[in-house]
Amino acid sequence: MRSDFLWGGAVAAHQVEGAWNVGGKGPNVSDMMTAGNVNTKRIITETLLPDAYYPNHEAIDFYHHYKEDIALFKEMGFKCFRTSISWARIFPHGDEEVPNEEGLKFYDDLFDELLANNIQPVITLSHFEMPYGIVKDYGGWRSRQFITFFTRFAKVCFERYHKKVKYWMTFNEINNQANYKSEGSVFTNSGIIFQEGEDKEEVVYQASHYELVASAMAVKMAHEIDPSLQVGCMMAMTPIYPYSCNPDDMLKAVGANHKRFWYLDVQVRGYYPGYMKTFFKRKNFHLDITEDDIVALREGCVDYIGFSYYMSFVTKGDGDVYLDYDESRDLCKNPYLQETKWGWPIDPKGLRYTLNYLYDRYQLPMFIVENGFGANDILENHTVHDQNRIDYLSAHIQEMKKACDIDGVDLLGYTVWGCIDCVSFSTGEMKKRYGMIYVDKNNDGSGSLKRYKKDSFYWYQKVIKTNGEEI
Ligand code: BGP
Repeated sequence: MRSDFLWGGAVAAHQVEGAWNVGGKGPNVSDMMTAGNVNTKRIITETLLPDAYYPNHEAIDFYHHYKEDIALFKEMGFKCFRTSISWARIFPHGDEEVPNEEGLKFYDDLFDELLANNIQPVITLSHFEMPYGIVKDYGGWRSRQFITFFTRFAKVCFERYHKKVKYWMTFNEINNQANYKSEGSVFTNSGIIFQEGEDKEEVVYQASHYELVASAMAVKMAHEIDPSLQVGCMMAMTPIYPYSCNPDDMLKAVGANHKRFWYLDVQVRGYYPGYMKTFFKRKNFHLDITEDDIVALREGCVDYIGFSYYMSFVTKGDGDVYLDYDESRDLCKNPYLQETKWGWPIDPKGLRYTLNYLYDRYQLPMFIVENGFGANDILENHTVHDQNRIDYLSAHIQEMKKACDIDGVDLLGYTVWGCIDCVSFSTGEMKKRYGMIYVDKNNDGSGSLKRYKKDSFYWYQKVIKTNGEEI
């Protein structure tokens, strides 16, 4: 492990900040999503429904509590803190020419507070959020104009914060939308509003292309503004194992991983891999990809690979279907793994596998920017005994350490997802908690917003203090 290893925690603006209409901020897509729960999905509404509860509107009110929270992060020993910039704080509707100064000032203050506590901000530009105004007016990333809106936003952020923030990421889990059948994840990733009768899959690939071009342009721009900036991609890494050594299963898994992780090939290498070109042809997709786009992709390769890791998947089947892999049809259970209450398989060794897979393939520094354990925590006598979370994190950190110390991968840091309880992205619940700090906030919005340290708080403090020796 590096001696300057960046231990820390991660959140996203919309899942913690609240203050959704404060300081000149416009609504983000996440502000239009109702609460859900373990059984029901969150619903996206076009206008705010008077009787519905929108959990991101207040979240844990980090906007007003960040000083208190940063003091707790410092006590845990954080070297870095990953969050995102709420795009609609800076450009409330999304297509303005001039940014909202009050929004910019908020992040100046937040980053100053972090730095004053020796914590480096690590920043994602778009973490499942974009101004709802441009989503409504332009249909989301299906519109090429989004490249202009996003690069304008990125430029403002790099110019304003380059002295305070070294590590950046463009889009959170850009590859999540590969599962285009889940309209919820497509909406939050790329804000696409589908039209009647169109080929949704083709629209998603078109949107992905525009995002990749915008991301590459942002990387180039960051380096021009300040060559010391490091801009990474952010991938949801969920490795897909073959069910058996049957060559059909093996080939199926190759195709499945390509289908999930092709974004990485483009962002790291700067061009579309052969298997994607043939895929587009076979599908008869006619994507708008210009010569200028191809140049932009080539000139904007990322500096490092940021990724989230929560679980692994398994697939089996006929190798011939290769790229026609369909997640809802072709995944099967891994008989060797336990699952969380939300059906997420727990696979610490998969993290070591992933680090090796990525390093072998790309030889770039990596950054684990999310890993964590969601649970229904119970507050008892001002604390939470979350041994289950400690077990999960400890097992993953041990595998990460082996990947560094034995396998020799180059890893910049590790940030625990939801280091402080926040709104769960998929369910919209407060009850699905990841934090090492408990926040008194309930599913229905009630609660004092008071913060409490869980057992994992003290455990992680020791992990950081010993640079991962005492896990
Ligand atoms: C990742 C997202 C995060 C976060 C996390 C946990 O996919 O980047 O925003 O929420 O997953 O997911 P959830 O909150 O749905 O349990």
